[in-house]
Amino acid sequence: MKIDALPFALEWDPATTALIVIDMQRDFIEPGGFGATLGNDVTLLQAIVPATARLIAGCRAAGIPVIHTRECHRPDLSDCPPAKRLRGSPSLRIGDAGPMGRVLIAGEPGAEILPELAPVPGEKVIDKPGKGAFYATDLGTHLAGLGIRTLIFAGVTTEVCVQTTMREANDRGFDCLLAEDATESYFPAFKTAAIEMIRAQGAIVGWTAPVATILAAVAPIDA
Ligand code: C5J
Repeated sequence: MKIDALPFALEWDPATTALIVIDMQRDFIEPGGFGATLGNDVTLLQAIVPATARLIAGCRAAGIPVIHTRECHRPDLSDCPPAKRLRGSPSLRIGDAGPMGRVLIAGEPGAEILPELAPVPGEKVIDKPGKGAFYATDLGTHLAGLGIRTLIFAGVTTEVCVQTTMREANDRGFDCLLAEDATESYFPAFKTAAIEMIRAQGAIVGWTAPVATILAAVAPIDA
């Protein structure tokens, strides 16, 4: 089968494809969360929630595994390098008490996935201490166990955790497809640049396509 993606059609098999939804967490997206407290315009990220929900629903209906990630750390911060913690805003660092509990700490309200996009029972949720979802997690082992070869990506932010994970996946031999309207950045120019980088030089990192195009391929009869 083919998806009408850029820079050229992507050959794929739904039986060996998974959807990875990156870091759709309350602290990054909801008003009053960590991201908003740092002065970011979270309405940009909120705008992709409906398209992301449609993508998740379409993949679930087609039997494509949905994997969710959360950027978060252990409460004792033993998996948070000081070099990471000391960057960002000095007034609100990882582990500090933020508006939705301790910032980016597993189990805190802000680290949870938005209720609209919440995992259903049986879906894999990966807590990741890095920007890339393969680093220090069992994602690679999990995908190998499922026999996955193609990854569809959604989530935030495009140029940080999404692109980092796509690059990790690309280096591991996966074909990677980014859902253009189910990913966003606090900086629109960074999203545009990331999408161009991904599909440059003959899909050097991967492919991109709108959610509607992906869903038309995932469920051609219903689309
Ligand atoms: C993610 C970040 N999820 N921007 N984190 O992209 O720090």
